[in-house]
Amino acid sequence: MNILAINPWIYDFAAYDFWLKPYGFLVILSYLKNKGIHVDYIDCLEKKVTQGTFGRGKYESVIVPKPDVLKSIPRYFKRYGISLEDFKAHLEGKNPDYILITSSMTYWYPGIIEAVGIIKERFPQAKIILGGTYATLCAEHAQKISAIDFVFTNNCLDDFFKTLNVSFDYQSLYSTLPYYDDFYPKLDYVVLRTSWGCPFDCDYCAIKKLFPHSLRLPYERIAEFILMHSSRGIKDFVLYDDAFLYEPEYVKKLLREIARRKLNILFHTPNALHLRFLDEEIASLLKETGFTNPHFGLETLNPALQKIWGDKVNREDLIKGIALLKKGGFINGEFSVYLLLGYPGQNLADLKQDADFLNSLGAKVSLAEFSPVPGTKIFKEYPQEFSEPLLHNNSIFGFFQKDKIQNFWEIKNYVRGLNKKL
Ligand code: B12
Ligand code: SF4
Repeated sequence: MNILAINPWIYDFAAYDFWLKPYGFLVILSYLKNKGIHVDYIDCLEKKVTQGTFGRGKYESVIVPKPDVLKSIPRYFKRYGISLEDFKAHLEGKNPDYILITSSMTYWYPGIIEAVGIIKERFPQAKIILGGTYATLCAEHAQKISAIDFVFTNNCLDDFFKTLNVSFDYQSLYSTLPYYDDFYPKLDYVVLRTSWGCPFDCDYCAIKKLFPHSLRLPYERIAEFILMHSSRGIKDFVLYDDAFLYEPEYVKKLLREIARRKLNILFHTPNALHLRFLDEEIASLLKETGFTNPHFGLETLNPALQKIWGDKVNREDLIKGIALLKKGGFINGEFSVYLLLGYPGQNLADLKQDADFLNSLGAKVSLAEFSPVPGTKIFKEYPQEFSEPLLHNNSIFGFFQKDKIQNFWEIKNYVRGLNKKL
């Protein structure tokens, strides 16, 4: 059996390789390879036109027409990734029985439509299968894309493997670490997960819908994986864990092992860490093992909202956590805390105060722009028009609160100024 696997383009107003890899997809493909299946892989996001810091960089992009529903947004809409010609050239000489397509952000689905259109014409006999975040959170919408033969949500992966006639073992799938060398001729950084799922259930997050169970890989395997890639010259390691610090004893064992090896590597945590799980040893291990500008989750300092949204961190945890980070060797401006901008009914004066407070503690503020995610508790409060995934885009959500857009720009500039002072 021949499989062709595709990570499609991003269609958006903005996109940057902020350590983006289709991690779960690569795990599935590596699992299939373990079963002896031939897999060809095309990553439409493989090429960057500029090399930024820590392996990041800009994608090639072209301006494309805006979909009707986005016509009123005063920004260019673009396709990010390789050219259509390069994509077609990659298809030469392939003869797939199945074509697997992954999906991440729900509002990036136009990239899937583009890819499906080309491959259906080129390989009319092949079965096209879609999975991933968009397929799971917007299954009904995805099923309407003509030419896709099967859409599998994350809780139907056993049916997916049945369709391919491949045996499926849950534990062994999620213990698989991706074979990057088989998929990427050039690798600027390595993404990994030590765990799947999250023990929390925040109102604005879809994790419970995407991955209801929690599972962790043995720390020795993770250490081995990091060591192997470090010995091949990879310097930047990116953790996609939803709650990396959860289970502090596990974290200590892993980080002690990394520290013992004295590897010259850096860790990045674009997905937030939990301040509540810090202790003295973890804080100094984070510093010692190269955690660079670690990002921590907070979202708001409003106690009522903290309680409703998941109760994962409060003001006390914040103050205590930051004191521990400093004891561990981090100085002012060497760590960031996320605050949510633009959720409905938000008092922007409070947000400004929260940012000031974080700044006074020495934390950089990272503003995460709110957008409603299907499959979350908050999403239920949104009108029917949000069944259109293009409207879930965080970079346009502000435009739907027209009276506040000016204030959003002001607060972004204000926070930029605060961060510069650190
Ligand atoms: C890592 C991560 C990030 C990273 C990288 C993003 C990325 N690679 O997509 C960073 C930190 C940059 C990020 C940023 C944001 N993120 Co984010 N992120 C995640 C996270 C934790 C994992 C995403 C991931 O690995 N995707 C790769 C996919 C391919 O892998 P996977 O889903 O693990 O794969 C499994 C299945 O989906 C399936 N599968 C995958 N492909 C296929 C294919 C086939 C054929 C089959 C059968 C199965 C299958 O099998 C795998 C194993 O089970 C998810 C939450 C989660 N735990 O999933 C949120 C998530 C995707 N992010 C989300 C959000 C809201 C954001 C932000 C908007 C946050 C903000 N306000 O700033 C930004 C927007 C970024 C942007 N526009 O560029 C939302 C989704 C939003 C949406 N509408 O789609 C999620 C779901 C979290 C949430 N809040 O609920 N994110
Ligand atoms: S926001 Fe973070 S802590 Fe909350 S449920 Fe999602 S992944 Fe877990």
